[in-house]
Amino acid sequence: MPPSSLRVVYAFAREMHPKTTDVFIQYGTAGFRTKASLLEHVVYRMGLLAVIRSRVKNGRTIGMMITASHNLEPDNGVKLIDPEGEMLEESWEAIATRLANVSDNDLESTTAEVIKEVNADMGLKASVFIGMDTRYTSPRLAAAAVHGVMALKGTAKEFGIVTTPILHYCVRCRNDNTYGTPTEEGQFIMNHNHPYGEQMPDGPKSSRMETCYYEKIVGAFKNIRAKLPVHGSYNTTLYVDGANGVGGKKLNIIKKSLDGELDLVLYNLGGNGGKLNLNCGADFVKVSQKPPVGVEHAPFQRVASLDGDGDRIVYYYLDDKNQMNLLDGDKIATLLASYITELLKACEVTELKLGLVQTAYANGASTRYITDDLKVPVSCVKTGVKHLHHAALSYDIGVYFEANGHGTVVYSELAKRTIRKIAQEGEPEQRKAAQLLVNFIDITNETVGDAISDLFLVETVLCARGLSARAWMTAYTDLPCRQLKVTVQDRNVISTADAERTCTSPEGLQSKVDELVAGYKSGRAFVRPSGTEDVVRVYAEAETQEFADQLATEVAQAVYDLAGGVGDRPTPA
Ligand code: G16
Repeated sequence: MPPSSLRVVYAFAREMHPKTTDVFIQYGTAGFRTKASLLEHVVYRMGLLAVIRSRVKNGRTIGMMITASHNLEPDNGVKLIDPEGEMLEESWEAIATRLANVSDNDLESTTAEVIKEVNADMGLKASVFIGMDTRYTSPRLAAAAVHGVMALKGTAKEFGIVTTPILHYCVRCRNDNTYGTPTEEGQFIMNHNHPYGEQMPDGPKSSRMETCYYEKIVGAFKNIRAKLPVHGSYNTTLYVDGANGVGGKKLNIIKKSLDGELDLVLYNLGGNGGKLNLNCGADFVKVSQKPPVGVEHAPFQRVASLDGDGDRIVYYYLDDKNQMNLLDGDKIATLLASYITELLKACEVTELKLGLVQTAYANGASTRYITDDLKVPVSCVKTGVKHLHHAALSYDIGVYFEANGHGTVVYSELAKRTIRKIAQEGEPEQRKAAQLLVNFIDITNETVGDAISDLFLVETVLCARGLSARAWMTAYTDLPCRQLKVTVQDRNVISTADAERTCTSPEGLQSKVDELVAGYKSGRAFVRPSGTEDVVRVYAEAETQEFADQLATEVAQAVYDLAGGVGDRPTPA
């Protein structure tokens, strides 16, 4: 592509997606995220960057997801997806930030510089997959993304409204067809309205098993359920809070194909004036420790709560005193890790190393349970699935979850090969366990945390073990905890180290936190700037809920005082 062709980059910017704000924007925990009205030029420019990235990766497909995930409706954002279906490589985040912030006048020259710096061969083909969540601002932003791709002569394919993990899956499949077919619903299923997972009849179009997203996840779930009779205190009814977002809508499609293996009762699907993530969804349930609005259920009924773009999930039930019992990402991670460990043992596999990855938000009780009871290695990394994912890849089987319900399991090629071999050649008991594990792997969306895939994994383990949510809860007892947000003038005055467990600036804040924590039995607390909202997050845990609340408030007050708080000073809840 000769440099003169870059003029169109400026033309599109000036005519259609001008930069109308000087507010600096940074590629954060999961891409760019802010008020939707400030994002159009950013998304257009990320369309340019996605094309450059695709060419650097020899024309492999890159993904762009328009979403602000757990944030409220007025926000929006864009996440870039790398060829393996992973989050954008970290070293490119600075390039993305640079391109997002230059003036329109400098955009053409900066684009040329970036192309040179990353050594992109602009003569190659480039492919970009674009998806969006249900926000009313998403279509306009998706159009800006397409224009960015067109400006550099890439090929854009739009997926319309999809969950973030569906787009990650499709990107991976487009680049690696052994993983599946890059579609949400396969051709065959759409044309013939056939239940997922059934034998395909003969015929030119349908003679091949299409492993589209639904087929892969739901087909494998149905296969495993055929091997696991319902028993014990497990019941097949699951209530789901869809956060008024895309995840619930997709489960509504899947629900029809479940044939009673799982009875999904869906709430908060976006109708009846329900607002995205407002007083509902995984983030609300986890942070407020309250049930979502719009879901009515009997005591002890198992409920799963998704977030706005379907990449997080937490479970809960209310007991007969209407008390909240939360089964968060830590509880999910330990459930999955213990089941995989049990199956590996039954397969008599000793050479595969399983490990668990958490963040500082992991409840102290979960970390102790993993180490002392499960006897599984566990590591702690910075917030952001991109960090957890990479750490998990260092194990043969890596289970990673943030306490907020964002996570999945990744399996190395060695692990898959070993398990598949035993499933075919092992002794009968080994074969049985390995076959379950093969299905379990197929239910997993290994590219990124996926609420739908995680839901089917959790339901599989609960069914296999005959567990109710109440019985699942007893694995270990969480230390009471509390999360708060503090608004400050500039959240970047807070820096952290040691996987965000220590605050290195502003001066004096960490010693104040240490002093406060020392006053509480089993106390622990940390502060960090959010990468998705304009706030500083505070986490505290202690021996009782009252003490956890108190410690969190005191730490929040210290942040307010030492880091330039704005608005009302935090007060006890
Ligand atoms: C994103 C990230 C998560 C992170 C969350 C909150 O989730 O993918 O890894 O835990 O933001 O991040 P922060 O505390 O930096 O605001 P989502 O579901 O909003 O995309």
